[in-house]
Amino acid sequence: MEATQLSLLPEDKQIPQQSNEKKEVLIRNIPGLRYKENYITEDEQSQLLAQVDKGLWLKDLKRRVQHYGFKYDYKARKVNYDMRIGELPEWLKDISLELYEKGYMPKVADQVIVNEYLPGQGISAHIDCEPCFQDTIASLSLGSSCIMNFTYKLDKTKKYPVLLDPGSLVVLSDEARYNWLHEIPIRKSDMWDGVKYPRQRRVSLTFRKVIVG
Ligand SMILES: O=C(O)CCC(=O)C(=O)O
Repeated sequence: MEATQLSLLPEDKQIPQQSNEKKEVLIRNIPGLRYKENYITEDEQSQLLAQVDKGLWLKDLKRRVQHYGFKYDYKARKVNYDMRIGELPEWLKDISLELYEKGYMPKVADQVIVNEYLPGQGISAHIDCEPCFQDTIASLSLGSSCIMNFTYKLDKTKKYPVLLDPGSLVVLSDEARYNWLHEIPIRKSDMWDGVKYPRQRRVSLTFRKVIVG
């Protein structure tokens, strides 16, 4: 999946240049945050969504999720070897390997959570379980944009929204991973630079390397 600089979105959905500049400035405020737009193409997004929809959705949260590699226990904030499901399926292994080879992740991920967000769904502000997963976490957005808010743990007035485009990759390491909470606000559309972005079904694939033992 080669990243491309060309936007494959229809013209009316393309993001104005100004908003990319705004994004770059915001991202610079959060050390350890990387953002790659068009990490995958629209065709690749459709193929991945079709693959995801063949999987088994878990309905124990407000949004549907799928776990691969290891099951993560949200209540206990725990993952251990007893929760191992098995090897990642080939289609996720390929992406994990690519993220490693392209330098987005320092290790090959062995755990993936798929989150589905329908318009009006989100995820509350959190820092991913520190003893469960290694430093770097990478998340791929499929199907829709959404705003992800980043809030500094030690000064909650420092809160920066970043619009994640469909097909984009966001990577959290170091400060961004441990000192900034991330959240997707519960709403049906996002405002970004004066432009309204109605949400559609968004599916994210989040790659992590489990700390076991
Ligand atoms: O949907 C996303 O991009 C982020 C998912 C997330 O924060 C999580 O699973 O903990």
